[in-house]
Amino acid sequence: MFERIINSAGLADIYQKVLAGVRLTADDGLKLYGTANLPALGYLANIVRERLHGQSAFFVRNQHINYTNICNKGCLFCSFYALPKDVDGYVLSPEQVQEKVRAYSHIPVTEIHMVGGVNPKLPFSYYLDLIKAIKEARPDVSLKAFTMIELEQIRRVAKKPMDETLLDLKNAGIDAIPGGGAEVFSERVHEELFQAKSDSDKWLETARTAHQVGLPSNATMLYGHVEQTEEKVYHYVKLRELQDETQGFLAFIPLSWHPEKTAISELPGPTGQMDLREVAVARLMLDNVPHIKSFWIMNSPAVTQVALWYGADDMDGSVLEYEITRDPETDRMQSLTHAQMLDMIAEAGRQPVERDALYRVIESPIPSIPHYMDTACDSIEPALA
Ligand code: V47
Repeated sequence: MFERIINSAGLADIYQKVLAGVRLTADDGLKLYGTANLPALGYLANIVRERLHGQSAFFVRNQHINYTNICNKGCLFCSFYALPKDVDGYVLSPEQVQEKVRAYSHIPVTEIHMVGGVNPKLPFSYYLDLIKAIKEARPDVSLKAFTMIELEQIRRVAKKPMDETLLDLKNAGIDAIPGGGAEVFSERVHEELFQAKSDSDKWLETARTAHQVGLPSNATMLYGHVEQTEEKVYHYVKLRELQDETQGFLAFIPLSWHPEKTAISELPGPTGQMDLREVAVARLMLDNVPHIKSFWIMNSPAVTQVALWYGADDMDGSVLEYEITRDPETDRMQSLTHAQMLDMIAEAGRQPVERDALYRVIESPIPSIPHYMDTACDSIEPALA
């Protein structure tokens, strides 16, 4: 039956390629974006997703920390930053970051994800002290910190080449690099929305250097603002080329843009349709990137549950506090407990697998118990937090 649907969606040739494991072209990418038949697209993405990960859906007990919101880049899509002279700008000291880590010592967090603005006032020693403070408070945690954009600033204040800067950060305790700051690899969008930031070539070059010194990273793409389809396909092709070269990307995260409180808030922002389409196209185009994450904070837990059937195999994690996009009701406090993550994945009909920042499996706790088959989810462990 699905073959008939795929044929009528005009995706028969891509279906054959997916079955044979043949790489999709940029034209195929355009076709995937162009189809009105979202379930057919999801079906194709799910073939690849299940080939790679079976029923597993990954989550992590993590803590997101934003050490400063001061940023001199002024990106129009962003509501998080304060300009260096703004009164609501902040910088957390290494001690304050350590307090934040200790505040959650009752939760077995295995990953800390730490990013911030590009703050020109911070010296290189500050970044090293931050890392040390975190590792002192939680020696076993994997630390994923500093986007490629922040790394350029850190290199500037370190007054060293990028590879040496990265090695210093790695020796201090960084384990991986998060995927932020890539936005959309388009000179047009760069000019329009984030011209003070460096361009895609620089982002890719920093990622290449990170991978070469043994720091794996994630990659992102921010969509749903002014970008065009061709630009998104180009973004995927460029990421895929770098991955062929380095194999350093662990996961790709399509970031659903939130317009609220940004300088371009008059734009409507993405819909659930677009969120699912982006996850599916990412899974199909990025054939060499192991994981596709549906970040539940930006995609919502509800869309993320569906995304686990549209190509995503990961939902990020507990998060705890998040500032880049704020929840209208809970503000920066945005978290899921261990039990909620298990429940969310099991109800979606997938097998929860707890992982760390490097996708090493910690535990695959329970067989999946879809609610529609067994509503008694008491067998899922109670919340740890
Ligand atoms: O770089 C900024 C984006 C990124 C908005 O690597 C916005 O595991 C939506 O990269 N609406 C930071 N997005 C987040 C990020 C990330 C998140 C989760 C996991 C990982 C990972 C990485 O958020 C920024 C920017 O591209 N962003 N403003 C906004 N209004």
